[in-house]
Formats: sequence, C-alpha cells, structure tokens
Amino acid sequence: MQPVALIIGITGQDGAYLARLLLDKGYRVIGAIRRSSTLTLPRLVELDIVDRIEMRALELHELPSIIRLLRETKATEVYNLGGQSSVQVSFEQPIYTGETVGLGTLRLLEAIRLAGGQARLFQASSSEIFGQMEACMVNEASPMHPRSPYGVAKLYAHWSLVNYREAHDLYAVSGLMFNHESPLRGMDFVTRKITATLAQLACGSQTVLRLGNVDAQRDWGFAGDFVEAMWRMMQGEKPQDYVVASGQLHSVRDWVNRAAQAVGFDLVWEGEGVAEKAYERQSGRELVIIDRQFYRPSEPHALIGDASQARHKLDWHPKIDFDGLVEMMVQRDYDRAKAGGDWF
Ligand code: NAP
Ligand code: G4F
Repeated sequence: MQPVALIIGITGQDGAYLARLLLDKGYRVIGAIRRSSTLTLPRLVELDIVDRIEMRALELHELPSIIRLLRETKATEVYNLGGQSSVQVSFEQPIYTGETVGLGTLRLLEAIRLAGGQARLFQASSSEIFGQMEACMVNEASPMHPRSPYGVAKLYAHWSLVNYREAHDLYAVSGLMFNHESPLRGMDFVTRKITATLAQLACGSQTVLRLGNVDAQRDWGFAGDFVEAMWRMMQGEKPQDYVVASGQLHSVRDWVNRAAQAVGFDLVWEGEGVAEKAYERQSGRELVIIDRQFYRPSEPHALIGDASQARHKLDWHPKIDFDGLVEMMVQRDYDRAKAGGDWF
C-alpha cells in the first residue's frame, strides 16, 4: 500500500526538502497549509514539486480540523514542522510562540490519539531545549534548560510527546535538531541574512550587513541531510528520540568571514562589542556593523550536538559539511542577486 505523509509546515524550508524526499520514495504527500489570502509556495516552486503535492487547509489551533484531516487522508506518517520558528521573534511574541509550538503540538498528539492512534508522528524539536551546555557536547541524555520562549515551548512539546508515547502507546518521535540551513532558509535567520546580504553587496548594492552577537557558536548542518534523518526516525520498530547534528562548531563570525571570502571580499574586523565593524581591506568600505537590536535578552553561547546514536542506529550520515553549506548558499544567493530579485 502507498504510504501517505501529512506534512505540517510544508511551505517552510524543511517542509520543501522533506516533501521532495518523500515524493522520490513513492509517498503520497499531503501538505497542510494555513489559510491565508496569499499562498507562500516559492520553496516548492524552486524544487519543482508544487504540482505533485495535495494541499489541504489546516489550523493548529483547531482540534476538530486536525482530527478531520487525519481521518480523511488516512495519513500513515505525520511530520510536524509547523509553527513560529524564530528564536528572536519568540522574545517579542512569547504567548503566540507557546500557543503554536507548545499547545499546537499537544493538539496534534491529542488529535492522533482521538483519530485512532495509528499515524506515526515526527516532531521537529530543537537544540534550543538544551540551552546552556554543561558538557562539551549535547546528547539525548543531556540536561535541558532552555534560554528562550521558543526553547521553553519546544520543551513543553517534547515532554508532551514523551508522555503520549508512554501513556497512549503512540509511535511518536522527537528529532532533537541542531541548526540546519540551505538556500531555502528564511531571511530572518542569521546564515541566510549573511549570504543574501553579502551576495547583494558583491553585485553592487550599497547596503550594510547589520548583525547582533557574532561570537555566538552553533552547530550548522544542511537541511537536505536533516530531512533524511527525519524519515529514518519514522521507520524504526520502536519509537526513539535522536540528536540530529553535524558535530561541528562555528561562530557567526566564521560564517561572515567564509561567505565574504566566497564572494571575493577580504574582511578586516576592528573594535569591540557593539562598536565592532568589518570593512573590506582593499577599498576600506564598511560592510558589517554590530547592531544592538539583534542581541537577545538571553541565549546559549554555544550549542554542539553528538549525533553518534543517529549515525549508529539510523545509519544517518550527513553529506554536506560547513564549507560546502556556505558555498552552496552563497552561490545561490549570488545567482539570485545577479538575476535581480526573486528573493524569499
Ligand atoms: P520555517 O522555514 O520557518 O517553516 C515553518 C513552517 O511553519 C512554515 O510552513 C510556516 O507556514 C509554518 N507555520 C508558521 N506559523 C504557523 C502556525 N501558527 N501554524 C501552523 N503553521 C505555521 O522553519 P524550518 O526551518 O523549516 O523548520 C521546521 C521546523 O523545525 C520548525 O518547527 C522549527 O521550529 C524546527 N526546527 C528547525 C531547525 C532549523 O535549524 N531549521 C532546527 C530545529 C528545529 P507559513 O508559510 O504559513 O508561515
Ligand atoms: O539563525 P538564528 O536566528 O538561529 P537560532 O536562534 O539558532 O534558531 C534556529 O536554530 C534552532 C536550532 O538550534 C531552531 F530550533 C530554530 O527554529 C531556528 O531554526 O541565530 C543563530 C545565532 C544566534 O546565536 C543569534 O544570536 O546567530 C546570532 N545572531 C547574530 N546576529 C543573529 C543575528 N541571529 C539572527 N537571526 N539575526 C542576526 O542579525
């Protein structure tokens, strides 16, 4: 029988890559979208899969509509990639974030239970639930202490899932995912902001790249590799949570330097804290400045994950490393800038 996947968050970065992977594997793919007066499908258009996906309306606030969709589609696998996904925005919209990310996941779990409990669930959890690291690397057994409203909401979602698994015997798994990026990443996130702005600067734009904490360190991988881990987690005999990470630590500053180099800028950093700037060595032109508005009230200084369980038990091996990722994103944004638009 053809497997049926319901992807909540189909219009986002991960939704697009996951949909392509599942279509290639022969799945019937149903994309759940929020009702809006304008459709946001450019990522699916870019991957050339928009016509192969059945779109259905879904609102995570509306329990009966989730149950109805599960019953009508007979989805065998549900991927919850939907919700307010920006850590930065969660400080300004903590309640909305808690509603969609935390309670939205609980509603989904309850809907699956009420619809018969047959569908398997993948939950897009986050390294933000670990917060400040107490060991040199985080794994599935590490303590959790989130440092943002987003992290707190993801933690609520995570423990709700664990509880439904234990109490109601659902096949539900949490992917404890570290940062993953791609040319389809939203502009709100630091990597894409860096590659898109530097590509525009290289094509003659007069703008300046404004950033917050450039010393923050994260574990960045490629989204195309991460959706492969999601699928593998859903094929197990028993449900189990996994850390999904590259195991490489880099700073935001590393991203800027590497991306600048890729478009041909040789950067020199000068000053400290909010007075720090980077200019191009040859022309002396200021390209990067630090802007207080992009600092967060609290955040983990560094986050790096140990994905050895995923490697050994799921046979998951990411193919794109840090340099390959920066190169891929810069190249795509440079092409977009040259073509004079089509940004998302
Ligand atoms: P993304 O590009 O921001 O996509 C988010 C998706 O959620 C979009 O389809 C968006 O739909 C939908 N959405 C937003 N608000 C919603 C709401 N109130 N109700 C229902 N759907 C809503 O995020 P992503 O990078 O693909 O990440 C996918 C998931 O993984 C998210 O849950 C994120 O928190 C989690 N995650 C991501 C990373 C990462 O590094 N990328 C790491 C760990 C965990 P619209 O088009 O309608 O806005
Ligand atoms: O790109 P970011 O906004 O990603 P963040 O906060 O790590 O969250 C992403 O990864 C999480 C997994 O750990 C996901 F759960 C979440 O959904 C999302 O996909 O920021 C990365 C780092 C932060 O330390 C931030 O303070 O970059 C720093 N940063 C410095 N300047 C900036 C900026 N972040 C943003 N967004 N914009 C800046 O100008």
